[in-house]
Amino acid sequence: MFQQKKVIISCAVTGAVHTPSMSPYLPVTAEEIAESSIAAAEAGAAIIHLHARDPVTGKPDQRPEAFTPFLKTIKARCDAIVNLTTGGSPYMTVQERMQPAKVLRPEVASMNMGTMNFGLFPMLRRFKEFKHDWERPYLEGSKDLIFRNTYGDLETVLTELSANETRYEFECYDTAHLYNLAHFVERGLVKAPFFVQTVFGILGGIGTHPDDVMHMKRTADRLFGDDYRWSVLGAGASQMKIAAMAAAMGGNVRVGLEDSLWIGKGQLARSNADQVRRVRGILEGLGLEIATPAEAREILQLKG
Ligand code: KMH
Ligand code: ZN
Repeated sequence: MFQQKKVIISCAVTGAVHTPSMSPYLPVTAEEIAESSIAAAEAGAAIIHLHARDPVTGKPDQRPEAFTPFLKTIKARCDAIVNLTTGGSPYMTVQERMQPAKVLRPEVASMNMGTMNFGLFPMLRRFKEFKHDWERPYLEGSKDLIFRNTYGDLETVLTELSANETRYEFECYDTAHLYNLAHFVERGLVKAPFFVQTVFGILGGIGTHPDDVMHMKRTADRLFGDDYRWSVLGAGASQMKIAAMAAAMGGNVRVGLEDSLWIGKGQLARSNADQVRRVRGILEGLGLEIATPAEAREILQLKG
């Protein structure tokens, strides 16, 4: 693995996994998403990963028009790298999911590297009361949900977005996804250095055991050598533990309310910035330095 001098913190601000009734701190309106992103950037996040939501119901909304109001504010008020989702929600079609990145041409877009189960329903155990009609069926429906990312889909997204010089956060939820990425590298559709976000703890993907982290890293090292830049995200309660493990091994880290609503056992995070500050404290405690957006652009060779 390539040895970086500084660690990139990404913050995934709202996502499409959690629903508004789960936490009053989940940003939903354009103003909330913008303010939460700017505060996360000020706390040390170099990359802000963004989804949009309907401002009234909080339902994931993948129309480019839903992204423009907060993108404008974020770009005016901070220098953070914007990373737009092409994952959208697992209920959306690939064409729907890629529209914001296609139209708005961000520096980075997420790419989900394989078709998979995406189990949101275990959250029904913890969160039982919902304010909006869509929330319960959204979680329950995931029992029979296929999060579709076929080779054809991946090829389409890669071809169309690369035309805008957008680069990627390759989300790999299991070792097979690393092999899928290797396939596209071999075909010349993905150029080094590429940013690999290994995802731990989503039901349908690999777990959160230290052996899982080691196995993903070893596999990526073997497939990609110095050509990749490694980052991790741990879902739910595993978030900080996974970040600490990977950071100790030279990895970059992602936090944010998309990935976990928590800051401690049974304690909701009050903001994205709280999680950024927490992970920053862990990194600095390990003697590591945090990359600025400009340094992250250089590490990932982004268009700027
Ligand atoms: N929610 C994360 C587990 C995407 O936006 O492309 C993965 C994610 C998907 O960030
Ligand atoms: Zn996302």
